[in-house]
Amino acid sequence: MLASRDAQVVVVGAGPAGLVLGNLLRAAGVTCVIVERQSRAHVERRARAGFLAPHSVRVLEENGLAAGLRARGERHDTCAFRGEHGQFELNYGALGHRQPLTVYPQQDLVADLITAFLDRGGEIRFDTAVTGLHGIDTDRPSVDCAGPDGTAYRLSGAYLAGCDGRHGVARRALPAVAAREYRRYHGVTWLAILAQAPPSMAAVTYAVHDRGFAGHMARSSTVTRYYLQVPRGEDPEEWGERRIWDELAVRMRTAQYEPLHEGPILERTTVDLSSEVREPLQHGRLFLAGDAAALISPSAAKGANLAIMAADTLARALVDALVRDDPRGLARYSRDCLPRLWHAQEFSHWMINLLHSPAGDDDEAVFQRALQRARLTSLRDLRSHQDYFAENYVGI
Ligand code: RFL
Repeated sequence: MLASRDAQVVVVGAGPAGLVLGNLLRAAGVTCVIVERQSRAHVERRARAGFLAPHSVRVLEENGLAAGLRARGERHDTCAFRGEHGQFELNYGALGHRQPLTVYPQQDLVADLITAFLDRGGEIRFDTAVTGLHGIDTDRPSVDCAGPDGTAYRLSGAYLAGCDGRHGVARRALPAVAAREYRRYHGVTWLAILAQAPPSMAAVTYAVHDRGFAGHMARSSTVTRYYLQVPRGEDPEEWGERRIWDELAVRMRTAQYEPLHEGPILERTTVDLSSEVREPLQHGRLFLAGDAAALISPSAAKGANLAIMAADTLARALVDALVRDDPRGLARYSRDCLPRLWHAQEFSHWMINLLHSPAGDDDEAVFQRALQRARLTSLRDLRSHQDYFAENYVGI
């Protein structure tokens, strides 16, 4: 084990949470090292989210991190719901908070944030896995690192930020007696598909069908994300290109509406729609942000936005503690973040119930489908429901 090398804050993970945090810390002159298991090329190509809420855009703008999304991001203000009773559109940009969403691929945002962080004098150790955390109850916590050339060393800081996502090591370092973890699988699994094809429709489209949910979301003028509800445990390799496009066409009812713009499938992966929340999000000198703190199903496109919200909140608190000797923000970090995390969980749960119902002809399935139809009808016809949807769809 080599000697410790010190920074004021050691951040585990170079996703949206870790990189926003690192950039805000560097802007305030705080020294910061980010340790990332993957290579730079890998994280700059990892396609995931695409929709940024106005709050996220504001955080990025206020901190000089929005040049890329301003130049190449697209504003969306409408989504559509399609089902057996036709299609309706919701112009959420004219409802609720009257704000649009910005579509900007997560990997492009990550690439922008890496460049900005390095320009601000930050250090990122790519290809380096954190294998353990130590001393989080002390004033010199540290992480064990396994570098690309097989070297093992320990990095210490005044604070540790666990931004290492859903499968990371940081959250496991919270003592079980000090933290409670809530986990729930919502009974729905999606095949997440990335296609090298222009969007087929102007708006995000949610299709409700007896065969299961299908979704369409633009990512750029040449790449589109689709979702297909599939049984849990499905092997993505069972879904060849023809099968994917044929199933999307059925559920998207292309016989009634426009055909899909087909193209090569770049990625297919299954996502179990699940929630995980840890309470509190901190212990000693370890603070969790992003998916490491709380995992949310992608049904409401909130994950990356919650990661940015938490990183912003944590950055302010760390700067207050390190630069102004004021630890109050750190003490209330969990209390500041958790209500917003639970609010987003509630909306994503509502979206899951709006978009899915069980298959089959038994009484329970028929009843659930009738409820789902009623929900969609309320959303189509009632201004109060539309305002609820719009406020939560774009809000954090
Ligand atoms: P990330 O992005 O997973 O980054 C964590 C980083 O930590 C690294 N890491 C480690 N590094 C060092 N040592 C270790 N031991 C490490 N273990 C892990 C990882 O390599 C990685 O680089 O977490 P972060 O920063 O919290 O950001 C969260 C978001 O990435 C996530 O919530 C969103 O992508 C979720 N999500 C969406 N969110 C939205 O807001 N809008 C969307 O439209 C949206 N669509 C999606 C999504 C997630 C998806 N998947 C893949 C689950 C669509 C999909 C298909």
